[in-house]
Amino acid sequence: MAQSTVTLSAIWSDIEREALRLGAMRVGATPLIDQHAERFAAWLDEGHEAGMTYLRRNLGTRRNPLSRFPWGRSVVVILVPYGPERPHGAAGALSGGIARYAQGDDYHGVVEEMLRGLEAKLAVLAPGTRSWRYVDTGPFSDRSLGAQAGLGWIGKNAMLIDPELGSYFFIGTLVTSLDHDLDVTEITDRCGECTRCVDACPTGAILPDRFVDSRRCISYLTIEHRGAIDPALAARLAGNVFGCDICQEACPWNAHAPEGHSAFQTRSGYTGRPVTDLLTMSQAEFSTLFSRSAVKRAKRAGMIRNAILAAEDIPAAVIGRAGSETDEGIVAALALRRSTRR
Ligand code: B12
Ligand code: SF4
Ligand code: SF4
Repeated sequence: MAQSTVTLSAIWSDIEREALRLGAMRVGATPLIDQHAERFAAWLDEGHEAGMTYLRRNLGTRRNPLSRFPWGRSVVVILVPYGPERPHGAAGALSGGIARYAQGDDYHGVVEEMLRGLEAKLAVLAPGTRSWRYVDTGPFSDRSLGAQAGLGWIGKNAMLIDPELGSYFFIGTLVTSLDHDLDVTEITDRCGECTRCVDACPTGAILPDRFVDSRRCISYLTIEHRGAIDPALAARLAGNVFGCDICQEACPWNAHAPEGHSAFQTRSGYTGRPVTDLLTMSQAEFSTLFSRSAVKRAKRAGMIRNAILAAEDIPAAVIGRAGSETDEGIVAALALRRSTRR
């Protein structure tokens, strides 16, 4: 089919309406360029990606998007909020240890489905349009694209913040072959003199210049990091078993965050169940409890390690069961707990 000659502005109101109908709360677009690719290069130079070395492969594409998408002209960006409240389950409940974004279904699938819907609409509005959708795992900085699309500013905690939504949302992205001819007003910084997120971070992971050092970030340590966690940081997980919301909880712009999309509501299986159940769960039980959930990313061994380090009280019989695990991270966590909580 011939390439479409339609530009974004000609169909923008239809795209906006469709994105909102599909479940997004904001939609914007930017030309296909990452204005801050050199900041990403500087972040990598400092080793802030920790074990996520695969991110290095993105640098070439962030610097020159056309090298990977020669047909690409614009990026449509959608924001999809998740629940801003963590349910008050019983003390020590699993729901209290899992970050807000992972309380319900895996966002990758949910947001991708919305982007798929937008692609179907594009095929009607501008036949022949090429597109490439991704959620989280693409080669670009979703926050940069969102800021360029006028959807928020980058806070000192590195989050993309919308003045009305706050920062509890996912970003979905659709690279398209449509020329960008929209007027975009970028939102300028609204952090001002505030430093609440920097002061609240338990591990000092928020650096000047809106960078986060993943090596110190609880989100990285509990989700992405395999093996033993540095004892000095392990002592500061602040009850987090999967991910961390502390620098968002501290942010005044999250005080009036809207309700999240229903797919991200807390699963009932997380509220009544203690975090310590993780220590005695078989792989099959783990897979069932976290089916279609982002928590699977940390794997069973990672979640047991995290629970040993983060839980307040663990019954002796339960901790005894974990003694038979051979994973390096679990073994180190047990040794640390024994040496510090006697
Ligand atoms: C790697 C990664 C992580 C790492 C590193 C995080 C980091 N701060 O760099 C770890 C594992 C620690 C992590 C944690 C979390 N993550 Co994460 N993560 C990513 C991922 C895959 C890449 C981010 C990256 O490249 N980091 C390197 C830094 C240098 O790049 P950057 O953060 O994008 O920042 C750019 C902008 O700040 C820009 N910039 C700076 N100033 C300005 C000014 C203007 C005007 C503009 C235009 C741009 C700009 O320059 C930077 C470089 O391009 C993105 C998905 C994606 N593909 O983008 C999700 C993503 C950033 N994560 C997300 C989420 C939800 C989280 C957590 C909240 C999860 C949790 N609850 O535990 C935490 C938050 C921690 C924090 N304060 O950042 C969301 C963020 C949504 C939002 N509102 O911002 C994303 C976008 C995933 C998604 N598609 O929804 N994450
Ligand atoms: S997610 Fe937690 S550890 Fe990471 S920067 Fe924010 S407050 Fe610090
Ligand atoms: S807590 Fe304050 S400094 Fe941090 S992101 Fe929010 S407004 Fe900005």
